[in-house]
Amino acid sequence: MSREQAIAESASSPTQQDRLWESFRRWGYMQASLDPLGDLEPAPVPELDGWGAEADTARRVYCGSIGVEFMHIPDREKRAWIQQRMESDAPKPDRVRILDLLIRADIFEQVLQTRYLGTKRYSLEGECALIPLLDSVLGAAADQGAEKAMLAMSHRGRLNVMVHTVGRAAADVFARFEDVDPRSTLGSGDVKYHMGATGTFHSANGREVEIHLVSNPSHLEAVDPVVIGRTRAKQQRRGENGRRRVVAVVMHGDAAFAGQGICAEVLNMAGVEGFAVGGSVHIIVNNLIGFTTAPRDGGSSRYSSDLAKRLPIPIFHVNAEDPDAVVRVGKMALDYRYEFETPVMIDLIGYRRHGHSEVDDPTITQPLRYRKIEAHPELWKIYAEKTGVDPSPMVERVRDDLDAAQKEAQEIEKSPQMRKLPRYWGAFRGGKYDPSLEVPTAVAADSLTMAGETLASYPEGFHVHPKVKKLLEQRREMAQGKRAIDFGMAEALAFGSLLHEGVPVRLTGQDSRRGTFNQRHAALIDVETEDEIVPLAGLVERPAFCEIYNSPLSEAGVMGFEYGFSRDYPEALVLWEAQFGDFANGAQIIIDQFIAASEDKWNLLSGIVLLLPHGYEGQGPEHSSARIERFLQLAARDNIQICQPSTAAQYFHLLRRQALRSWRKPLIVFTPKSMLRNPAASSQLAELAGGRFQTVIPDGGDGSADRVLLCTGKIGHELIAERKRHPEIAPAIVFVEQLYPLPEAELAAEMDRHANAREFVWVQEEPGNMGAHEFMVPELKRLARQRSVLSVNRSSAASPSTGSHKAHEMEQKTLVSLAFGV
Ligand SMILES: Cc1ncc(C[n+]2csc(CCOP(=O)(O)OP(=O)(O)O)c2C)c(N)n1
Repeated sequence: MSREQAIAESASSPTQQDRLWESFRRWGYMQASLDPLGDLEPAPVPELDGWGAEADTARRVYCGSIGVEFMHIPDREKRAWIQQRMESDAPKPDRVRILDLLIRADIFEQVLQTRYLGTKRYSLEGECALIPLLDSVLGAAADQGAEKAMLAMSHRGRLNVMVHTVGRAAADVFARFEDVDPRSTLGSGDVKYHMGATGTFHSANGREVEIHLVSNPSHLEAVDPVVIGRTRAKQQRRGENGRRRVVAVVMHGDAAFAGQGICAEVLNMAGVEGFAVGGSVHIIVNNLIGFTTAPRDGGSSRYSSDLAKRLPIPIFHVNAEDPDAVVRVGKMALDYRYEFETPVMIDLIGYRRHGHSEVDDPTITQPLRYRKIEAHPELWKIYAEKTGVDPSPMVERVRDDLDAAQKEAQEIEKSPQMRKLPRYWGAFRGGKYDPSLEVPTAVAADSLTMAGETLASYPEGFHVHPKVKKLLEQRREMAQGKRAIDFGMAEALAFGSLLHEGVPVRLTGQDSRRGTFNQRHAALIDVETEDEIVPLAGLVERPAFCEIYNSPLSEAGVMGFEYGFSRDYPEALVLWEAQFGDFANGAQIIIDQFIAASEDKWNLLSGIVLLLPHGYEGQGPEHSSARIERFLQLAARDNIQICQPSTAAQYFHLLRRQALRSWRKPLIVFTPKSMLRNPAASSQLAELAGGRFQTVIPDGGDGSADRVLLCTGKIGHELIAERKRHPEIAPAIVFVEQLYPLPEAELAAEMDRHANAREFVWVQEEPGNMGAHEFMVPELKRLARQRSVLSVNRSSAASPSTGSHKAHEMEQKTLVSLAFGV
C-alpha cells in the first residue's frame, strides 16, 4: 500500500501502522536532530519508541534535520498539505548555489573580522545557513508572484544579509566601517547594524524581488509590528493581489522571540481583518544563546518558537548544519504561506561562533560549549565535503571580490546611501517648521452641511439604536448650523471632508469604531441584524479609503503597526487612538524609538497621529493623564507636534492641517473626555467654514488684565467658568493649543499685548513634576521680558492623581482658586 493510500485509509480504520505514523507526525519534532552541536538533546516521548522498518521510515521523515509542529492545526486540509510535503521526496537542491552562498556568508564575516578588528559586527558565523534560507524563501516568493519583500531583523547577521540578500555592494558596507565623514551625522544618525537598506534580490531562476530591510532600533523585536504595518500599506497601495505581491519576512533572535511580549501581540494580530497581510514569514535565527544567557534561563519551554503555537500555524525547526534541509524548509514554508495566507514559523537552529559581539569573550560563561565551537569546522567546509563540490575556486573568487570591495570602500568619501525612498514620498518633507507650509483647512459651510447629511443618513429599513438615532439627528442639525458642533461631529466632518477630497483615513484603537466615550459611532449597527454600515464610506472619493477598526487589546503592537502603515502611506491620515491616554505607555518603545527619533536617526518621516484622551476628572491615577511631560521631553529639533485642541473647531482644523500640509511630522493630540460634549468646547459651523488651527487662542479681552493665566486644554474652560463667577478679578485666559513646536511668536505677541500685566501664571491640572509645567515655565520666563512668571499645579506626586473623586474635586477647586489668587 502506498503511503498516500495509508493516509487515506487511516481516516476510517486506524491501524497500528497509522497510529505509529500519527505519533511521529505529532511528536517527531521532539526527537528531531536539530542542534549541530548536540546540546539540545532528544526529549523522551514514549509514543516514539516504536521499532521496525516502518518506524525507521517515519523517524527519517519526522526526526531528521527537520522537525515540524503541525498537528495542533485544527484544519485537516492544512495538516494534510504539510504531511504530503514532508512525506514526499525532497526536491533536488542546487548545491553549487548553496555552497557559493555559504562561502560568501562566512568569508564576508572573516574579512570584516581581520580588517576591522575590535569593531562590533554581530557575526552570522554559526548561522550562515540563513543566507541560503532567505535565498530559498525569496526565490519561492518570486515564483509565487512576489515583487516586493519587506525584511526586518536585529543586529545578528544584518550586514551579511544587506550584502547577500538585499544586494547592497560590499564596498558600501565596508565604507561604514571606515566611518567616513563623521560630520554628516554629528548628534544624530545611527550605528551601521541598525540602518535600513533597499536593493534587489535575484533568484536562482532569474526572477527579481525588490527588497527593503527596515531600519531598526536596538530594542529587540520592536520593529516587528512596524514591518507588518509597512507591508500592509504596500499591499494596499497595489490593490488587487497586493497580498501576493508583497510579503513580509521577519527575523528574530531566539532569546528575544521567547522573551519579548510584542511578539505575542504581533502574532495575535495576524488574522484580524484590519491588520492581516496574508501571512508573514518568521525566521528565528536560533543560536541557542542570548548574549550570555542559556535557553534554560531564557524561557520556560523547550523551543524559543513555542509562543507561535498560540496560532494554528506550522512551525518548522531545522538544523542549520543541513543546508539541503534548510532550503527545503524555506520553500515549504513560503508555499504554505501562499496557499493558506497565514503566518509560518521557521526555527533555524545553529550556534554563535564568537561572543555576543566580537569584542565579547563567551568562554567566561559557556566554556564547554565554546570549546566545542572552537573545534567545529565552518559550515561551507562540511557542506563541500558532504557534497563533493570543490570549494577552492569559489573561495578564491570571494576573497578577491571582498579585497576589491575594501579598497573601493577606502575611496568612498561620503557615507553611501543604502536606501531609496519610494516615489510617494516625493511630495512630502520633514526638517524644521516653516510657516510657508501652512495651507487652508476651512471647508465651505454648504459642503459641511451636505457631508453632515450623508453622515446622519442610513438606508431605509436599517434599525438604528434609539440613542444613536437621536445622536444622528443632532449631528444633522449641527451640520445645518442649528446646533453647536461637538468634538465627535467635528472629527466626523474632518474625516468626511478629507475623504471627499481623496485623502485616505485610517484609524485604529481599542473600541475605536464606537468610541470609548460613545462619541464616534463610525459604524452604525442594525439592532435587529447586527449588520453594519459606515456612513463615512459615503463620502469617499477615489483614491481615498476609509478604515476605522477596533484593534486587539495591545498598545505597542498596534501603534507600531500604524507607525509602519504611515511610513508607506504618507498621503493618508493615519491615527492610533489610546483607550485612555496613559495606556500609550505600553507602547513607549514605539514612541521613543520610532515616532520621536526616526527622523533624527534614519531620516525617515511619519505623519502618524496619536489620539490620547487626557484630563483630570476624578477617575483615578490611571485614567487622568496621557503624560504630556513625556512627549515634551522627547521633543527637539521639530521632531513631533504636541497639541491639545480646546474646541471642536480647533480639533477639526488640526486634523485637516495634519493631512493637508506637506510637512510630515508625528502629531500627538491630547483629546478630551468630559469636554467631548461640553457646550464650552463646542463650536459654530462658521468656525469650521472659516479660520484655521490657532496655536494660541488669545484672551478675548482688551489686553488690560493685570494677571494673565496661561494653560492648555480642559482647565482653561474651568478657568473661564470661574471668571464668570468672579468678574471683579477677571484675569486674562490664554490657551496654548500647540505646546510643541512652541508657537513663540504667537505667545510673545499675546504676552506683549498685555502690557500692564504684573504676572503671568501657568495653570495646569497635573502635578508639578508632570504636565507641561517644567517645559512651559522656563519658556514663559524667557518671553515675559523680566515680568513675573508663576505657576499653579497639583503638588508634585508619584502617581498622576488621587483615587478619590471627592479629593479630586477639592484639589481642583483649590487649583482654580489659586489661579485666581483668592
Ligand atoms: C529589549 C532589549 N533588551 C535587551 C537588549 C540587549 N541585548 C541585545 S542583543 C541581546 C541578546 C539577544 O539574544 P537573541 O535574541 O538570542 O539574539 P542573538 O544576539 O543571539 O542573535 C540582548 C540581551 C536589547 N537590545 N533589547
